[in-house]
Amino acid sequence: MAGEGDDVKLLGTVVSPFAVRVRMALHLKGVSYEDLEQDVFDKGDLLLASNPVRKKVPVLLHAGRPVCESLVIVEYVDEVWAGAAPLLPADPHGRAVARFWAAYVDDKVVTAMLGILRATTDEERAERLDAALAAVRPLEDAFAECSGGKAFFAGDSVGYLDLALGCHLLWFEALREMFGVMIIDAGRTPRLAAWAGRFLETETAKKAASPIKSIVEYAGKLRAIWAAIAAAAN
Ligand SMILES: N[C@@H](CCC(=O)N[C@@H](CS)C(=O)NCC(=O)O)C(=O)O
Repeated sequence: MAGEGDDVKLLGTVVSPFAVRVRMALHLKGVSYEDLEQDVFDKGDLLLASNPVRKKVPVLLHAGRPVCESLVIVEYVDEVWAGAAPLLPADPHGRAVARFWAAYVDDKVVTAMLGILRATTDEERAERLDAALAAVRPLEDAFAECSGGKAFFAGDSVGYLDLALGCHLLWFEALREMFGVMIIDAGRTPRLAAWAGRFLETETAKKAASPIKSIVEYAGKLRAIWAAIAAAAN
């Protein structure tokens, strides 16, 4: 098993889906690491020094050297611990497709999800939900293409694109608890809904999971901050 003797630290937060993505990759590779919980509302010197450009979590510190941006980190982990559980497809075209959809998830799906959280009225939230459903819809066909009829985007086991989308599933669940919205549901995107169920049952997803209660609390805090900013601007 990889990990013995490696100096690996993860600057993250319990609720960050991007940190969860990295935790899942490290778990799949069997890499031992130290979790360094950060306060993103009062950033510490280590985070600011490790990610001076974006000032965001997650940051992977490997032998003291920082690697930033969760998708970049997952690729780094895949390359450094190449012997165990490959995450990206072996062929260049498969890798390009997986990277395309992972970038799509962070660009379109995450933006749409945050739109739901930012909405201040029921009408606005309904519009934002429509936008989120439209953003998720193409992933239904992407799943069919990438999985080739198997259980996961990567085939028989979880891979890069599974982590890219799967890390957001608990946030979707938190939004369902908060507002009753379903971003992935069996009626609209049946393959994706079945995949989500399988993904959340994997040991990797369970090990890296953020408690929904903590996500709901954090999301409430974000909404309060946005409301205060909006009030100050008026
Ligand atoms: N694209 C980044 C997104 C990271 C991100 O948005 N992190 C959030 C926590 S979930 C953060 O650090 N927020 C603090 C801030 O924006 O100041 C990645 O994939 O790592």
